[in-house]
Amino acid sequence: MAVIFSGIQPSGELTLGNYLGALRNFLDYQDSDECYYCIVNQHAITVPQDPKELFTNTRRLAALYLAVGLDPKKVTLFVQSEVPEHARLGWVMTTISYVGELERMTQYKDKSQKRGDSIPAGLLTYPPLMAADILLYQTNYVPVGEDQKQHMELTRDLAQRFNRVYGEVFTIPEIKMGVGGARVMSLQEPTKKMSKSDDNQMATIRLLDDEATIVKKIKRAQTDSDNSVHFDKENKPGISNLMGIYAAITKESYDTIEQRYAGQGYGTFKKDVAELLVDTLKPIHERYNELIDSPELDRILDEGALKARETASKTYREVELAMGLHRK
Ligand code: AQP
Repeated sequence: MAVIFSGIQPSGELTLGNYLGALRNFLDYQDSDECYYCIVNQHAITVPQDPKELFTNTRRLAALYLAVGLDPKKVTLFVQSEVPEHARLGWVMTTISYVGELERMTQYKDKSQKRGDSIPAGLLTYPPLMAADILLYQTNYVPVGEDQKQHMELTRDLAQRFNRVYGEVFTIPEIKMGVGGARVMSLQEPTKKMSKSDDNQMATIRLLDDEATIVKKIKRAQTDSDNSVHFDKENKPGISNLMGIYAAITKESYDTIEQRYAGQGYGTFKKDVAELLVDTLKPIHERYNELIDSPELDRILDEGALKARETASKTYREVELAMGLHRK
């Protein structure tokens, strides 16, 4: 049985990118593996968050984790800040990280660009905290979207570096990317990834968007003028992104999709993409509404934090002993 860990930030309403790139793939492991799924609220505060929104988004994300089909009897679902070993090991991993390698992270470059002279130091030290999240559970596989590949490589480097200097403490984790939908792009700027913190509401499909909103957003998605449903990421990023979404949901190949829509133009295709999304998200909405205000949600998260802490504290103790951070 392998150990699986993944986390999502409660930094806004989840997008279709989070679902197809990460959340949906979490389900694949719950019957066979030991799964830890985390709401990484300490990552979210690497950029300013409104406290009320952060609180609400944390609950919403927990409800969504369950609404997509995760079973709390099979997985450990918990909030990062409720397991203090994450911040403690995060600090340790920061001390073995090099500023140069952190500055090379594309997510850091992208997010810091928007912050002018006031770049929070936490944006730079985000990857060592992410490494800590993963390494605390002696994780074998991390199901994340393709956008997290660079952070995952750094996590592996840091684990190997630690083991080399202080002895074999950490399992070296591997990334697991879902088939298809590995990177969903913005509907308005299809060369940029779809992100939950994007201010342009038309750029993202939110998992909790209603039918009319989904139809409107897909209809207005940026495409080129040649009106032919053909996959070409380089020259036709908009339609290719919609084809990627369609393929990720139906598991069909681009060839099959191209043949089906030959000569039909973008209007028909977009209508079908929207319909597919509405049908996919409907059962998630229903389950979410049952859960969001229920005491069951708190009970699940309380139990999750206790269980996570049991494992995390064992690993952290090993780290303390290996580094001489202990007294007795
Ligand atoms: N566009 C995407 N396509 C595929 N996968 C994606 N993920 C995010 N965007 C896409 C995957 O979702 C998981 C959650 O990631 P996160 O919340 O920790 O942070 P993120 O990658 O920075 O996600 P966002 O939506 O872009 O959040 P903000 O806007 O707050 O930075 C990860 O597994 C990620 O791969």
